[in-house]
Amino acid sequence: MPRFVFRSLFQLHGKREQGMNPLDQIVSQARADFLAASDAAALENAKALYLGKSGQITEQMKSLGKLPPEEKKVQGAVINAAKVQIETALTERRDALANAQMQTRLNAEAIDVSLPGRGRSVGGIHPVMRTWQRVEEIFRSIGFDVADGPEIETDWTNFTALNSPENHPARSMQDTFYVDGKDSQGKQLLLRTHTSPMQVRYARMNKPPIKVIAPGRTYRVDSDATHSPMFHQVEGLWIAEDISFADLKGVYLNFVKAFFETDDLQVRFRPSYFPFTEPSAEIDIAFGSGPLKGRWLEVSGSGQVHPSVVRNMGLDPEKYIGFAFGSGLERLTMLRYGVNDLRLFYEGDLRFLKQFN
Ligand code: 2NL
Repeated sequence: MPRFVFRSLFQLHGKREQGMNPLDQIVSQARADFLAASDAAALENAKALYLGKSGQITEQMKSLGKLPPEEKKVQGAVINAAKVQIETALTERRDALANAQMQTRLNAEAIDVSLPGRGRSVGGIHPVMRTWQRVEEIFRSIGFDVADGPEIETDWTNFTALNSPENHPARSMQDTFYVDGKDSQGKQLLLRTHTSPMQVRYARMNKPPIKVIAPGRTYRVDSDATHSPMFHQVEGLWIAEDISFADLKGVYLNFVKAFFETDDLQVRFRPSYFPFTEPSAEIDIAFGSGPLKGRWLEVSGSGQVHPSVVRNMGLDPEKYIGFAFGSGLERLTMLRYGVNDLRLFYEGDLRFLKQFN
């Protein structure tokens, strides 16, 4: 029985070999090896067994050298055909592996378009920015332009042009943030302490009549319950040949009525002092109803633009008259919404901020 079994196995094996030349065998073994390779690296290793430096096909090629020319031609063609078959099998397997990999990735990264959206939380506008927008809207509606300009200013535009004397406390290190860098006159640059310099720039670039507001961030060395080192101002400037304080009052009254959304409101001018205006006045308002009813509330500084300032705007103070005002956007916001602590605007507490959206 052992002999019999051994023989029959041998015969079977021999039979298979009979129908296949050695190269066919190599090709079919290569196909099997390629199929067994489960990734690109394994496939490259399998390739080396056949097409590598000492791979089976390469060895066959080398052995050609010993054959006579006629046989070399025939056998060479046979080897080449086998090589082409192996290369084809290799390419097919490479493609199959790449496709499988792509399919795995597509499955893993598939997007289920039927899922409900994740939703996106919508941010809100900060109350001071809302005031800024409203102020622009109101002044634009009565023909005012809106100026824009740098937050880092020169000494001349921020102070000198506005008639601030060289020894004024506002110019001191204690009151103003100076920054590294000098202007063309060799003076230290600074963070603007008011938005007036934007109006000086605007006036120097435009012909009267000038109607402009300048809203923006301003900086002063000051920090307590009612002062922040960064705050927002809106200033207004009207320059023409034939206007008066009555025109400023008319514009400001129109503004506060629109801003606070009520006609039941009074405005008064109270004498004051600013270096850049003469005469100068504080503007107070009083509501006729509501929680602040009857109390005079300071909302703005104002005045007739000082002749020296008009001259610094490049205009003849004998010909042109100017009126200006300046209000804090935080102050206007606090009055409109009844906020009692300025610091709430800068803490970023959503419980506070969400009430405005
Ligand atoms: C204040 C004072 C004021 C101005 C601002 C101004 C601007 C130019 C020329 C003249 Cl370019 N004046 N602005 C005038 C008077 C007062 O604001 O402390 N506001 C909160």
